[in-house]
Amino acid sequence: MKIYFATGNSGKVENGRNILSDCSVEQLDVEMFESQSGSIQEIALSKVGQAVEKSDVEDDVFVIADDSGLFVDNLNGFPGPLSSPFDSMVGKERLLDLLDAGADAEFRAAIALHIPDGEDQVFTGNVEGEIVRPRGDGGFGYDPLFLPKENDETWGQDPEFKEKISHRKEALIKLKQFL
Ligand code: ITT
Repeated sequence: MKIYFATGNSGKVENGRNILSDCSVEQLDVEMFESQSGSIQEIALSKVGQAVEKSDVEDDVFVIADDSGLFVDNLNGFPGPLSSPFDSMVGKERLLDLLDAGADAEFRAAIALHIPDGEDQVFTGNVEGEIVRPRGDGGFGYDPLFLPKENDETWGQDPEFKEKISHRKEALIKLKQFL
């Protein structure tokens, strides 16, 4: 089965290929407007809808899109759905100016699936951890700042650990079971 992963982020595609190993996962790099919704589920659905509309993929293929965010407890969940604009406009390291290192946070992912002639579905996952000063240069995005609860190294230092437990993995496993 072929699945198009609509994203500009090749790290997400790599995560997708690892979990959806029975499928052929291809990156679909189309421009998607990120609506300023408070919900990553809604944003993921909007992204997948735009991807299907704007691309010229065959009518009978599955397309997925992911919206993820880092939700910091002490900041009422900020940057959450705004993680992407926060990073591009301010820089992810500036998050540490707003809180003490060691602050509890959660990574959440929502993956929307477009089903040809069916109703779009959303699958979610989350993982708890802490925000720390950046460590390591593996992974992507906020990985060097995220220390998962179950490890003493950040995702930037130990990207292989992220292969075992992550918000995206949880969502992708739900998607795989659904398919
Ligand atoms: P697309 O919208 O094209 O899929 P994006 O990277 O902008 O790519 P998001 O809007 O979902 O994706 O990402 C929000 C921000 O969170 C962005 O800065 C990402 O780099 C970061 N991010 C998303 N998933 C992540 C992960 O698994 N680990 C670290 N950072 C992540």
